[in-house]
Amino acid sequence: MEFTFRTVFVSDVHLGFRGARAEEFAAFLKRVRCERLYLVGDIVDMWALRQRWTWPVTHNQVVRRILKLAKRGTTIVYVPGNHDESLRPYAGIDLAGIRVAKQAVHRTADGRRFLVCHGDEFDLVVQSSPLLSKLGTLGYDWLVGINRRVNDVRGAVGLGRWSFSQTIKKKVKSACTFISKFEQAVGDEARRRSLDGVICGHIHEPRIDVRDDGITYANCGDWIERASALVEHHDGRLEIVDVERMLREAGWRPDPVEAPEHIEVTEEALHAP
Ligand SMILES: [Mn+2]
Repeated sequence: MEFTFRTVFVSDVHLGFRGARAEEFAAFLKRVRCERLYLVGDIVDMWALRQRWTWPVTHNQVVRRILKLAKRGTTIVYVPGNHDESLRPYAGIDLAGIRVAKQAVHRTADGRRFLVCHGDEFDLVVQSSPLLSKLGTLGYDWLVGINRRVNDVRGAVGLGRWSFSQTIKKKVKSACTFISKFEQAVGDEARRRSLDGVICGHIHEPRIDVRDDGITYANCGDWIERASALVEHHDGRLEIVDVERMLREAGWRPDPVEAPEHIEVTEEALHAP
């Protein structure tokens, strides 16, 4: 079974972070067929890797499948984000069939032009809320860990998934304000450049919104709180896809063999004789 689109946009996979839903991402990459794949930043989480090296087998599978897609003829554009900003100096370079770019402009099948950027460029403009910065530095990792355990229990008693961080984002006013300010700032940039819209990531909040001034704001979402992608159909229509649901409806199930416990390489292990 294959999922066919004209273009696929994904952001915020955070490979190297233990909360990344790499198994779903690898399963998606295995089945997806598209002319062009945009990796819209924070695909690899260098910050998490610097703190603690976590690189399970599933994270390697993701890398292998991206390279395989490139080999089979999918054009791949990697627009680095803030967690993989060390790739930004490679802008303009082709790495194993993957083009690195600081930003890109994508033309849809129906002729619309979209700015493709990660979105952290607008953090200063937005004056990021103290809550979200805290979530980012000390709380997010921990939050995802708790969230997983809660969901294991919920799954065992037949309840649906629940997202702690999503609940916080929705309930806390400053987080709501931050999100709407971000969406406005990014949309305004598309307008300033006389484009039809913007495709970004960064705030882990998938959304397609057509503003009153006609500018389309589209956010790919993430692969921590959910497994989401933004796709362009062959007629140019954009859609947010709940990839986990799509995979399950296609009969995919998490494979306990494919998802072993994380391999953690400690400092001692690296320097062992
Ligand atoms: Mn980011």
